[in-house]
Amino acid sequence: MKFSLVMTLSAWLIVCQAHEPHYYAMNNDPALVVQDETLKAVDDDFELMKGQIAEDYHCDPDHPYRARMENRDPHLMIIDNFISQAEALHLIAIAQPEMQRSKVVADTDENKLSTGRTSFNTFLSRSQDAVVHCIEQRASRIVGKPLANMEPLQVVWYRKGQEYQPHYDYFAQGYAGTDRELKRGGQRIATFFVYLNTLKEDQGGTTTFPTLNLNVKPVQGSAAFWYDVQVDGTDDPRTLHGGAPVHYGEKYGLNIWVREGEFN
Ligand SMILES: O=C(O)CCC(=O)C(=O)O
Repeated sequence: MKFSLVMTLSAWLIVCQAHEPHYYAMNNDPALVVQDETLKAVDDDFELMKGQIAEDYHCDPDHPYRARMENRDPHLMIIDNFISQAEALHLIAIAQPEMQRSKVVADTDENKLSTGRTSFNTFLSRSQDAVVHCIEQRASRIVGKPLANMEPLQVVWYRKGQEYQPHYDYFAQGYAGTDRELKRGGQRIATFFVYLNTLKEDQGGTTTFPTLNLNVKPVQGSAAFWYDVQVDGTDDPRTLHGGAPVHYGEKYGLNIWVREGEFN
């Protein structure tokens, strides 16, 4: 597969719809099983998330981002300013009330809880508002695949001590749930992991790539981007990665996964 990072955005003609701002709300769902603290955003910065998106928000065709190559083979790109601060805060705000304990793909029809993935997450509906649509478009243009190949965006939320131990994003042969997932649009070929808030050095929460001996620090608005498969479409185990435990505070991120075919 040929990597082609589209840096010229002049073709962007899409002007997204204006919409109402969204507000943070606490979720008291007992199914979330949080033992140590109340379900409350603990970082004061998140007070800022209220009403960050202006009613006249539109998708900026010249959205300025900068990509740098963190690792050449396999490709690992860091895309700074992939989303703006206002977009990041908006995503947190719309996702927060819907958060559930994260699950992993299982052999059954249902995904399951796992001790290796202790965070919360929620899937946003496809193009559910102007911001979500704009970010889907941005990712789709960078990776050079149609919007239909993208899975719905997934917002993840880690609190103190939570992590996602190293794993692959592709569906490996012989693994739980692989056949079921491959019927939904084929292999997962690429991942954007976008950081919705910045973590300090001592907070942990980096994205680790143990095989590459690399750690990516969460910086609000930046994205780590990599292909999960090799040029011939086969799994690339060098993409093993995880979310290191958060030592204090919170971490919010966004998964954008791209399939080889139309996702359904
Ligand atoms: O939290 C991270 O840094 C990585 C998350 C991740 O790998 C995932 O959600 O699949």
